[in-house]
Amino acid sequence: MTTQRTFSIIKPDATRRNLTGAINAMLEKGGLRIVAQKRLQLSRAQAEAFYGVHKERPFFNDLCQFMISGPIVAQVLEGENAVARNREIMGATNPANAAEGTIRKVHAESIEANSVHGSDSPENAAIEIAFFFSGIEIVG
Ligand code: IDP
Ligand code: MG
Repeated sequence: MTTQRTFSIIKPDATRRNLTGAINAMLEKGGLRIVAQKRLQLSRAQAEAFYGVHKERPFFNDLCQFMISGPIVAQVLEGENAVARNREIMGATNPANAAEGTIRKVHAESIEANSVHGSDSPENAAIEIAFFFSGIEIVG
């Protein structure tokens, strides 16, 4: 068992509905600690760079448009097995398939506007954290 960090985004559908605090409470109740956090507005180029792995997917353009439709909250989360733990707390990509009590089941509007992003591996977590934060901004 090791303490791990993962990267999280509270997406524009959630900031629009004033759900930052409600989502943070679910993350904290789930055993994760928010060790860095900032609210920002992505540019189109930044959204395309962040979601570069999905650029061949049919939903890529819509996804980037959605991610720049309002402010996001970028976060670093820390805890035991934080990458997998956060994915459990988030729930499945499509809220229709998400387990009861997960963030996406409770709050997501659609498969696209699904309220949160979470890294899918420790390797991607490190890349995504470095995209948004410098070391001095992360306080464990
Ligand atoms: P994840 O966020 O659960 O890891 P990914 O497959 O990595 O899911 O997809 C990234 C994001 O792209 C999703 O969170 C969602 O916002 C969007 N997305 C995924 N699949 C679809 C789709 O079929 N239609 C529209 N948007 C999608
Ligand atoms: Mg993903």
